Amino acid sequence: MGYKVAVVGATGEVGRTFLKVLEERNFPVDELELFASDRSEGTELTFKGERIKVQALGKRSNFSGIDIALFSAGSSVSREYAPKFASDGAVVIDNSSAWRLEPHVPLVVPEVNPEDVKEHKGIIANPNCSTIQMLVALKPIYDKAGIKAIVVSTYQSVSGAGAKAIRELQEQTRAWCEGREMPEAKALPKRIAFNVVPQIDVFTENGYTKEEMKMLNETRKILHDPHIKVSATCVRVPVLYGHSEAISVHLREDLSPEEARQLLKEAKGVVLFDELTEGAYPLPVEVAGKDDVFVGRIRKDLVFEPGLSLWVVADNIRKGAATNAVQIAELLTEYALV
Ligand code: NAP
Ligand code: 3JN
Repeated sequence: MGYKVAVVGATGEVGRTFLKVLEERNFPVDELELFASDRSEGTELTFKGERIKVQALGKRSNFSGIDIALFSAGSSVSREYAPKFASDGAVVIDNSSAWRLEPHVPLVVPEVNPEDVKEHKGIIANPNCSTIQMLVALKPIYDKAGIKAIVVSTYQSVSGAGAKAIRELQEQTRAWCEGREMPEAKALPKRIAFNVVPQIDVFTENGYTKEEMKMLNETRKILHDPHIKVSATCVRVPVLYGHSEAISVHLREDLSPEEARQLLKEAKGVVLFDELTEGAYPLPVEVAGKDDVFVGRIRKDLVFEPGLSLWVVADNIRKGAATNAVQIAELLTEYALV
């Protein structure tokens, strides 16, 4: 038996990747409905060789018959439409931050807290991309040795800010190479070509950005650990796809780098790439298009005792968004929750 699936935000970076991932993983789709803004009404997208017309979300009021709805059209669309889809009978898997911290909404990374999907009341939230890859890599270490605190610096690709930010990096780079005046930053807060920008999302009162606070608050909810400390610095870098993270953890019990390597070698969804030789570490350009989380540079931390430092890279649009959401849909089918 298959499902009637809807994709909201189908024309976007994440939406288009939903279609690829559903097809690649052969998710049992009987029927697919695609939604975006009025601008995209009538645009055709391909799924399993079939052309499907995009509908204007604002022109539909009844969503009955849809079993699973994958949302990636931003938080205001999710706030307005996810409850409508859910009350019409769908299970919504939402990629925005709109519902992530609501107590009645499970926030799920399938490798970390799969059982939480069982608590859903119609909406399940997909965490922020930077949180997802960090926790896939840290969960085996957390389970074995305990983690008191995490210090993380991210190196986030422009695709995390959507299709317009990708074009912005490409246009600025082209202008610079051709000796033309640099087009001004619009999709991102500052020029990104040949630069790094220590601001993702807006600033909050404590001096951290919202993206940085997402990493703390979402980590606590996913691990069911209200005491774990996370200090994040989130930085945009001129990379197209793939977020990288330099992570240091303060452990509760000692764990050697070799023991951590062994744990991560066996962990689901993780690829260990850590040969301790020149060049044997994961890079965003090599990880783009893949679904796993890649870990390297595991070493004893020189500040935290006991502690470890590591380097974690994943495709932010795949494992950080579309793949994680489709894996949640797979859990729903596995647990017969849809
Ligand atoms: P994008 O490339 O800019 O695409 C945005 C999509 O939303 C497009 O399909 C757009 O349709 C649609 N949309 C915009 N306004 C709409 C409206 N009023 N009604 C219906 N559809 C509307 O952005 P993206 O990179 O795919 O990201 C989309 C959202 O996914 C983000 O805002 C964020 O909430 C979430 N996201 C989450 C993560 C994560 O960390 N898990 C990562 C990336 C993105 P048109 O083409 O018609 O404009
Ligand atoms: O910038 C990145 O690399 C990740 C961005 C995610 C994002 C972008 C726009 C809106 C989010 C998110 O998922 O946290 C949101 C949102 O708040 O929904």
